[in-house]
Amino acid sequence: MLDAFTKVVAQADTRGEYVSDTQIDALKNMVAEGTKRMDVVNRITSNSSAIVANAARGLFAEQPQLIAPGGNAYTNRRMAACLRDMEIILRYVTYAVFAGDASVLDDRCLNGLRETYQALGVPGNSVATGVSKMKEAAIAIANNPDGVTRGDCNSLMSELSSYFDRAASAVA
Ligand code: PEB
Repeated sequence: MLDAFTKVVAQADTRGEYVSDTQIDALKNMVAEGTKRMDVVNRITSNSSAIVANAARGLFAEQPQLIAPGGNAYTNRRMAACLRDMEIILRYVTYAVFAGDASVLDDRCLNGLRETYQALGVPGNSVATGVSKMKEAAIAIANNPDGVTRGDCNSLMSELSSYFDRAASAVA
């Protein structure tokens, strides 16, 4: 598991070089902008239940076969497993934003997930749809200008998006 800093160190070490000025500048910028990042993590974390529940509701409205008898979220056990999976994915996305690096998401959540779903007979495309619904909700919450000093959050929002996209494409 890496973060934005250890990633730069690992890459420099592979080349046997010192950390470059460009890399230092990029990390300096990340630190200077760090409160935005922490706010994003905090906002998503404190709204996680709503993000998961609304995304799941949207998914089942679009794909009612999932909750019909024989569906992959039919019975409380499977429904609970489904909501739990979405919560796990969201949690790892918040870790990736916090660390500024996708490796925690890749290594501890997405690695082997497609194969797990194949083995369980859970439709990966449907999981990906659920993840993209969580993405829309998380961005709306994280990018909401109310109650914060408005700054430029474009690059942070595209970074956040990229982690959801990564999760969706890992299972689709
Ligand atoms: C991944 N999900 C399930 C299982 C595992 C995961 C390992 C099998 C064990 C169990 O049931 O608990 N676990 C999960 C994860 C990590 C992990 C992401 C990462 C660290 O450790 N059903 C649907 C939707 C979808 C869904 C499409 C969006 O209709 C999910 C939610 N996951 C789902 C279901 C099961 C499951 C298990 C229904 C139960 C499958 C079954 O037992 O029939």
